[in-house]
Amino acid sequence: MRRFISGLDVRQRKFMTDISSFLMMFLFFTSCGQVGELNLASKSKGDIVGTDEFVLENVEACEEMTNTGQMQKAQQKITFQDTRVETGLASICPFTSGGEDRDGNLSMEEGQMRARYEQSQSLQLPANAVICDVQLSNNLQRFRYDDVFFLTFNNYVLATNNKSSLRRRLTPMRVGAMEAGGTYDLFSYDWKSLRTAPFENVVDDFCLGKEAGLGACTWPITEQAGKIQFKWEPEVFIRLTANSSQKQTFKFIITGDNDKGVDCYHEKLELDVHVNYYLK
Ligand SMILES: [Ca+2]
Ligand SMILES: [Ca+2]
Repeated sequence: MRRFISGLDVRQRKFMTDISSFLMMFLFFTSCGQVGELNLASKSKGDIVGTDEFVLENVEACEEMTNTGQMQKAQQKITFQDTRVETGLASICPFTSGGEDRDGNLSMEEGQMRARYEQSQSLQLPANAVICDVQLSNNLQRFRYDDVFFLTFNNYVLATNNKSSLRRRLTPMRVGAMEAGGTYDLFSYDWKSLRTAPFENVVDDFCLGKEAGLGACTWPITEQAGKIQFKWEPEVFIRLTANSSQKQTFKFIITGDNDKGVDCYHEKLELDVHVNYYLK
């Protein structure tokens, strides 16, 4: 370009440099635009959950697999161990003495979710398994935990005893209930957004899909012992497993405010998991 420009007179040269800077600016902004779009796409990706079309197609595919005798069944125990037993610690919550640690835990503060302990368990299924139904059961008569818990699946909140924190700190995805009609709110678990949210020792329960008749849960309020039960209609898990490239993972997260000896404690929660799936 430079060699070509040097063969021209001053006016022509100026015109050429103007044109080339215009072109460069144009390219710069165009590529910026593309980068922006890419960022937008990758940012929202974590939030993308199965589309209605995906859910409907899979509900149908699952019915067909049942009708043609191709449905597979898997059974697995998922255990979220007693957190005191698992850690061997008297003080389970990783409170800091000030500021935040690299996992985003904070120092003690009455009445707020400040630090948490997370446990993770994945379903053991063939790589090409397509999930049709997941049922969780247990025979526990007395389950105890302290303070706030979150049960997640593939990082979506299935259940928590601090519904207000979801409403205050996270943006829901409103998704459709395919069988029953209506919609329900789905939240991506995000500790950094949730931490410092207040809680009270009252019933403030969130059970995914409950408002659309797709979920039913029972648990005691914090610091009390009682039955803990979860039940979701098949389409809920079908939607949450839409991104089948990832491992199907449950997490149990237990938080604390400022009670060193008891916070982040829960008794052993052993869930019998029954999965219906077919092979793609
Ligand atoms: Ca407290
Ligand atoms: Ca507490």
